[in-house]
Amino acid sequence: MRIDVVSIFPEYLRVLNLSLLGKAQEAGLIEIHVHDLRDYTFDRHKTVDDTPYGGGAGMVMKPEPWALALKEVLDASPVKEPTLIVPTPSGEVFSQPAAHKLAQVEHLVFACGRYEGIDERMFHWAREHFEVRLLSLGDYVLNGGEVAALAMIESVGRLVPGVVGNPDSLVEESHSEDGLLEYPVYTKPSSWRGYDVPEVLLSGDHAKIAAWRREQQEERTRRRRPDLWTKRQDMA
Ligand code: JD8
Repeated sequence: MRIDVVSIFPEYLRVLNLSLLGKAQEAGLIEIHVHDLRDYTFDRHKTVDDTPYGGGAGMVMKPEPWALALKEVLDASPVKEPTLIVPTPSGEVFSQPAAHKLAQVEHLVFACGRYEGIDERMFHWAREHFEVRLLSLGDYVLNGGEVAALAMIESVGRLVPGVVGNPDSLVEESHSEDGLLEYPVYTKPSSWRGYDVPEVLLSGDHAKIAAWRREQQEERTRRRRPDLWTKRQDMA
């Protein structure tokens, strides 16, 4: 998988070189290229924004630097039509099923906007060259697309075969296929500051442990995420 990210704050994306995604890059499982949008400007101030037509607060990102940056990414792509993900509060809310689908894509490109957003005409141009997906991290407002891109890249990257050491750990986790939250986890010591590990987990009875964990998942989902529980019941 190749991932390209375009941003006016490329240093925001440096964390992608750490931990699992850093190791995945070293192993050649994922290629990540970060581009500074200002490299695609030609004035002294490297201008990427201007005042909005129609008035209003804030500034709007100019379309031309985006088209130049994305064209260079397109020319280096291993595929004819990469998927361009534009994080935006007005997009479809990102989800685990969406992460699984995106993990199958050969080349993902993230356009991280700032200010009041990107000139709408960039999207029209981009749709001629990319599969464009407008995705939101959730119903709250950030200052730009970088944090959302990081979350999406981590969520997708960890699903690429070989990135997570033990693939079994991808099955038993919140928001996986069965729509349940994860069960509580414990480690040594078995008694800590007066708090004990549930006896069943020390029993060695794998059937009982599995049943207890499932019950915990169902109880947690009912209590913490009644919306997920209702959705799951309706699908049953
Ligand atoms: C991209 C600019 C800031 C947004 C004026 C605040 C995603 N879940 C999410 N919340 N916010 C974003 C997001 C915010 C962004 C940009 C993503 C580019 N902003 C703007 C419109 C109102 N400011 C997001 N994914």
